[in-house]
Amino acid sequence: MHPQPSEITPRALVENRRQAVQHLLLGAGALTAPSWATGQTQAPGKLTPLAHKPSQVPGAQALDKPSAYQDAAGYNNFYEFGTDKSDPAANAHTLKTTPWTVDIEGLVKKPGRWALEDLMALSAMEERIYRLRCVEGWSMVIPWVGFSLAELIRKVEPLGNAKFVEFVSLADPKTMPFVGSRMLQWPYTEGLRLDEALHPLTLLAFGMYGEVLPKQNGAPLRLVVPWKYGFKSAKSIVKIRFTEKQPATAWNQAAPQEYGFYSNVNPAVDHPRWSQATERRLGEDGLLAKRRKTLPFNGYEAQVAALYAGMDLKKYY
Ligand SMILES: Nc1nc2c(c(=O)[nH]1)N[C@H]1C(S)=C(S)[C@@H](COP(=O)(O)O)O[C@H]1N2
Ligand SMILES: [Mo]
Repeated sequence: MHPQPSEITPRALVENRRQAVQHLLLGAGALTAPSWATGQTQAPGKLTPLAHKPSQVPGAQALDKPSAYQDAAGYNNFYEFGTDKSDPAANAHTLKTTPWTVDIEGLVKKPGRWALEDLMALSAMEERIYRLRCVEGWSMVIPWVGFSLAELIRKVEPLGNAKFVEFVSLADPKTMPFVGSRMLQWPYTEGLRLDEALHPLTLLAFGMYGEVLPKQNGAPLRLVVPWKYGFKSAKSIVKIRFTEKQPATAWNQAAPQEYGFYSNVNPAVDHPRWSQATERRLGEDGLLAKRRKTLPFNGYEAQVAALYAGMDLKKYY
């Protein structure tokens, strides 16, 4: 199978959704008026093309029909709210997403605390249809809304010795019932190499399907790193830290022999307990439903393989 790159939604579709996004984002900001709503900065929703244009593969759009909203918002991994796929949708209503701040720490010229509204106003929002593949063997296709994390990184000006970026999720035992559990170390943390974090495909997402993120999907902001297994995409982020050393990550700490730092989607490297060669697309259920072949880098090989030139991806899994 030919690797399918990410596709940017055709402009007509984006323009349609743009208004919905603007409407909902304005609604979400009703409690604390965002700076762009009070006229200081531009409203989100204006679409700018990706700095790095992915090549189009005929048919990719049809193959990548977005998953049903109900599947994307009803079948989740968000261990702070339980380990069953249905737990986050049932339990995440207690998460309080306003007010929300994100701390920028570590090796940057401009550390500091950002209000969510100011972060959202930092750059024009785009809709991007990305596949997300869980290490457990299921995948889905979601029209995310956000902008490249690189926009924020450039704004805070990493120092020369910054080599990695650590992402820290909220860990609030009052609103997240399973944060006391011994499944993982809390807070949930993830990390990327700085060049991975700067890659234009790496999305800082605030919405999906033209709406603000449902809480179970990581509201009010999360990462989407489409060429890596789903767990690299940290949810409900409260801290972004720039470091010289490779940060510890929640799943790597919990089971280092099963989950490495890189975790690039790789059909040739099996999980110690199961194959990674195929996947089940959410919504394609039933006895006769065929599993899909998992693609190297989840199909984004053309865009990201250069980041790993010369690396042994069996060793650095
Ligand atoms: N904070 C936090 N982020 C997280 C997780 C989690 O348990 N906690 N699970 C990860 C895993 S394993 C996956 S597959 C994706 C799932 O995202 P989704 O529920 O939006 O599909 O979120 C990732 N981000
Ligand atoms: Mo996952």
